Amino acid sequence: ETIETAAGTGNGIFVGQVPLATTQSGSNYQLKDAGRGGQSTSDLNNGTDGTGSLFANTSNSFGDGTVNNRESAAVDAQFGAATTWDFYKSTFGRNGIRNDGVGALSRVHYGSNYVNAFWDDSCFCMSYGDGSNNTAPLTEIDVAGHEMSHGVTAATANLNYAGESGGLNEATSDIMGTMVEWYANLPSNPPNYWIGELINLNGNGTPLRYMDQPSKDGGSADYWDANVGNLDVHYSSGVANHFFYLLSEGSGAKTINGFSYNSPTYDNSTLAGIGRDKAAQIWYRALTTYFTSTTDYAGARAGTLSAAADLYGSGSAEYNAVAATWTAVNVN
Ligand code: ASN
Ligand code: ZN
Repeated sequence: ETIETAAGTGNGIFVGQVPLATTQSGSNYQLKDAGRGGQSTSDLNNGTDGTGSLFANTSNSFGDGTVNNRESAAVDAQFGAATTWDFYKSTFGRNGIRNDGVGALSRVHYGSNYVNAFWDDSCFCMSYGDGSNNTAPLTEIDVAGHEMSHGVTAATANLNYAGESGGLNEATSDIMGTMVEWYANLPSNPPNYWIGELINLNGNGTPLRYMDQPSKDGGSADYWDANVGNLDVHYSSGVANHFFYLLSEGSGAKTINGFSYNSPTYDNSTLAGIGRDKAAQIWYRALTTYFTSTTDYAGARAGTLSAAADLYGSGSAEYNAVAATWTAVNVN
């Protein structure tokens, strides 16, 4: 039988109606994307191991936008992986997570009432729970970008997942996940600097994390202090998330794309921001050129300054902004 790439469509929970590159095998269409390293999405059927069953049907149209259809979360996951692939390719020239052209597996319907999503390097796959009471799958696109970026970090700096390096590892995923959300620019998911704002994980409409003022989640650090490395990595990430927001957008109160932010600085300095695209180039170059498994916040300051010098020059406005912004989050 002939196997070829087909133009499918999906209706996801968070992405809305989207095109999907599928694979035709006989009379079946599979959620497998040959043009992006064979990335595919499978159904774990509430199990917690194995590769699951590849989503396939005879209509080449997947999901109906509701959780009642098992394919809907798969559409989010498959589109999230495709968009993350495209983001890394077009923004950094990176050809897949390991830069080897090989796509990753996405697994949905992981476990039962599982309120998380995660990357696992050993299966080269990411997994998504369906949330509590299976009502809110963790498949928002910034989460997809976050989880896949754990694979990129593992393949590059390999930041240890504990202490300050663990916070930098987590922040790298929040930064790149947010950049993926901006890259996708979906009408159903207007991009912003918050993480998981559509999933309603807290039940009160608040996001999981805030890059503009990380402490708004009740646990994250806005600024470096000597205790930061003792926090959970999803809280010590706050310092770098805050750095990235400030470097991108500057300090103070502003509304961006309909979202209101008020980002403070440790030293009461006023920052203008250099834009998220330049900030992301600096972070990526630091991650892939200067950061190592043991890089801490002081090392991140040095590494991003080296990256900014490489990209824009050592006396450039961008270089000076990196220095001033680390100082604004108390990393000196
Ligand atoms: N969703 C979490 C993360 O990717 C899972 C974990 O705690 N590693 O950070
Ligand atoms: Zn993470």
